[in-house]
Amino acid sequence: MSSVGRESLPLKPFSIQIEIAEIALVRKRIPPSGQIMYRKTKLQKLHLLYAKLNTCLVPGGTFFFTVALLERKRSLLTEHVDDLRLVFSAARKHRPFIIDAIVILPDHLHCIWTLPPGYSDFSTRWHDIKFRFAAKIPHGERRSIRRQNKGERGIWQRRFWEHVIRDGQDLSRHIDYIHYNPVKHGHVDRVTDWPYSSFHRYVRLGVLPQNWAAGEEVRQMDVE
Ligand code: NI
Repeated sequence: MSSVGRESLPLKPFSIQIEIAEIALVRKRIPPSGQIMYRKTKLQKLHLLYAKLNTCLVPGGTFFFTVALLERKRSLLTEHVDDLRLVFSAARKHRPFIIDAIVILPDHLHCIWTLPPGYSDFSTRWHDIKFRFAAKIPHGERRSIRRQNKGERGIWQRRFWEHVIRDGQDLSRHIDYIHYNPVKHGHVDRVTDWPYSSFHRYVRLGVLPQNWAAGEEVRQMDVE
């Protein structure tokens, strides 16, 4: 992750999301008669809608996420990695999703999720995970006045980065990016040496060799 150290990130103007949002919007307008009412909506309006919902409208889509700690110098995620695992599994029991790939770094994580068909609300899922994890961390972190007033913990950045996976190639690139990330951030020299990664699951399943190394394209990739 390169420049996600800000508290709030701008909404991403990916055209693919707009297209998908438009499709979803059209689908939502299907009247009881079953006749599909196609309606061209202005892009600007969709941007606003997207910003308002702060959630993607793709039912059952696949998404890449980056979620970071508020204090980037802390290593809470790896220090409490067992708690994090429990939190993920509790959250998934409550609201299911598939974890296609994941890497836990000391102060941030990257992952790819697929939501069940008909579901699109990843924001609530992340809220749940962040809340459950923060509850496991001893109090005493620095908090802004705003957070103090709201009774909010100061563990996570409020916003997270999300990207809609467009196709198989996009999926592969982002999976590779995730597995290469500990090397990218300088924690290890070889992908296999980082323990908190779905890379090991991929090796066990025979998808990747133990000595896998990212290609040049993935090494050059710079997503948040
Ligand atoms: Ni990263």
